[in-house]
Amino acid sequence: MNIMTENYTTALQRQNGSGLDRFFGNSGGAEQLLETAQPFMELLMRNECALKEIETKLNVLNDEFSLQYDHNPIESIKTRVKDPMSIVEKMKRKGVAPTIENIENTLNDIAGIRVICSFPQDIYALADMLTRQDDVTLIAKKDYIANPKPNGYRSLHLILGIPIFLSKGKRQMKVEVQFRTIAMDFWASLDHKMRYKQDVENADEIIAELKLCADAISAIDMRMQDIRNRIEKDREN
Ligand code: 0O2
Repeated sequence: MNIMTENYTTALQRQNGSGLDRFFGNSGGAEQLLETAQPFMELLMRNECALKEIETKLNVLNDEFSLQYDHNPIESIKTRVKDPMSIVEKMKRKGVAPTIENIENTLNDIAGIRVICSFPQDIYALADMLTRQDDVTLIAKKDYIANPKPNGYRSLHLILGIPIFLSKGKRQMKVEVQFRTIAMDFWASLDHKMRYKQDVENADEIIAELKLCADAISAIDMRMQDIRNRIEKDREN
């Protein structure tokens, strides 16, 4: 067992608590998935590698951007490989047996990166620079900034294809990149709490209030961007 596999085994056991059978539940594909534990750990490892590739690209762009335009477009980057429990649950929700092949074909967000920017304009500039790179393929794009969800959710989602280079050759991987401003992220974390909480008192009222906050936040984002642009214009003159 190599070091990387050992890490993922430990991670898997941590997710389990009291054993793999408890973790995988009684779904039809559970035994099948257990038999393929090694490929499953390799799948997680490949996704971790794909995340590193995209994260490095974003950091390079951030460094270059700060030299060129004198500001850092990225406030922070959060990466995560979807935990095994969530992978199996999502496959169940989609009604697809959780085999390695099905997981790879069905899920686009096993590897996820959240990029937090100060201004909406920077989001589009970064997304454009990233998708124009030779080895990056744009598989899908959902612009929830231009077209917010009815609840007020705003973010730019990209599903990117990226090759990783392993000892036995090249593998094409998928990474979901979510771009949002600090303000949109602040909103989304509170909304996330609401989404996963049941039996909240006055839920309708809270949902309506959250929608109002989302719209107010968006207006502030635009005003802040406008101020930033005016300051930069003044500096150029
Ligand atoms: P979690 O717990 O954050 O991982 P798909 O993944 O394509 O099958 P969908 O819903 O079509 O499913 O994808 P979409 O719309 O691109 O949303 C994917 C992710 O965006 C979600 O992942 C959330 O992280 C985030 N998201 C989407 N809508 C909302 C929203 O209304 N509020 C908040 N707070 N986040 C949202 P997961 O797997 O659903 O959840």
